[in-house]
Amino acid sequence: MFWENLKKQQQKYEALLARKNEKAAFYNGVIDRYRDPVLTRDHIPLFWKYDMNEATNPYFMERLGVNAVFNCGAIKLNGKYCLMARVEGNDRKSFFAVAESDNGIDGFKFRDYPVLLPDTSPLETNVYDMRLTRHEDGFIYGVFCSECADEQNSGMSFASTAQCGLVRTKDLVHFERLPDIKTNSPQQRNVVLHPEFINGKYAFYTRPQDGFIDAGSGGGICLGLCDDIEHPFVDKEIVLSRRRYHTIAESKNGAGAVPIKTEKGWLHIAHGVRENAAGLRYVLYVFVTDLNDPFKVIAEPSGYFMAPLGAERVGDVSNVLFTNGAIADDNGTVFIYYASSDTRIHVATSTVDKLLDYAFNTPSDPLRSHDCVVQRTELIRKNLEYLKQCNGK
Ligand code: M1P
Repeated sequence: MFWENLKKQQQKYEALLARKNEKAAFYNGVIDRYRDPVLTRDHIPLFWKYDMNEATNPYFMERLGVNAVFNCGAIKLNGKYCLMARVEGNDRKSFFAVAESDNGIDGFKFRDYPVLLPDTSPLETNVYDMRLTRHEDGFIYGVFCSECADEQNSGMSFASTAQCGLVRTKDLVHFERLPDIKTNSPQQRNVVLHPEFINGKYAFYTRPQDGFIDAGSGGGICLGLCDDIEHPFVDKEIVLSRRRYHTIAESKNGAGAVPIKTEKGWLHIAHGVRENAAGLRYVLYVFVTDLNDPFKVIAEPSGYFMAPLGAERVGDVSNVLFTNGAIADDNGTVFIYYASSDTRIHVATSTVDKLLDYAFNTPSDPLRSHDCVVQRTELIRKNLEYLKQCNGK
């Protein structure tokens, strides 16, 4: 029974890894979606889950199951598309693991071992959502959420606090842990290191929050400078992308992928959260900041550019799209790695040109229904006039 079960599971696993991915029928002109997720819990190597010794596991049972694989950082290293995935065990704890592919679309395979981060505090209970920044100082930095129990506010319900952990590496194998990033805000999540120095300093995108879930008085995605990466402290957090009433980012938002440097500015892909009767809804949006002054937003298209669709809508935390990693290839292709509903990872592709066209030519949010109708009416009027002119062609 042991060998039969093992072989069956091995065949399924190998077939999954060999499966070719294809573009899905979805069209909006901005991005292409793909039929299959690129990483799921079924991509976890069998030897991470099963005891593979017939003597100690005669039924070939999972001993350490994996619940979900989601929210990955992304970077191209030695010609491979590398994802630093958040892997969540059946025990609810998350950890990091690197999966690599030759083409960025399919064939992602986890390395033999997950990442064992240097352990710097016994209070740190959970880690997740690493952003990978290739910094001009020569290191690859990993910025992630480090969570521990909130002893002061726990009562009966075990509250948590979220802070920001920091590691650096050159190979995604050996990691040096630096002190956690300090800010003046009570808690932090979705912190991202900017890839270049700004005014000679390191710069972090932050997302101040009053509580573990609620952004509270935090105004949105901020940018702040840091003098010393080995003792990281961000004193002033200046709001870049603001939460606004009755928008996709009314409840909160957060920086996503490391911003992509383009000729027209820094291209940001972030998430926005709104509340509704069914809970929170997470969508992805784009904005652009000035190359010479990254504190200045120069394009802010209205609404989302990606929202949970079809099967993406359902999972452990339904109605969520979340990204913390994208790869821009030298030929201009952009691979956006996004997780759906805190359960699995997908890829969407676009190009730098298309994303800039989208960012600069999509009108911004007029913030009121009346003005939205005026905006749409103008589009309709121009289209109908143009189509009439073209009729003779
Ligand atoms: O469950 C949705 C997401 O919730 C958090 O994001 P935010 O801090 O913006 O609410 C994170 O825990 C993220 O991992 C998760 O996907």
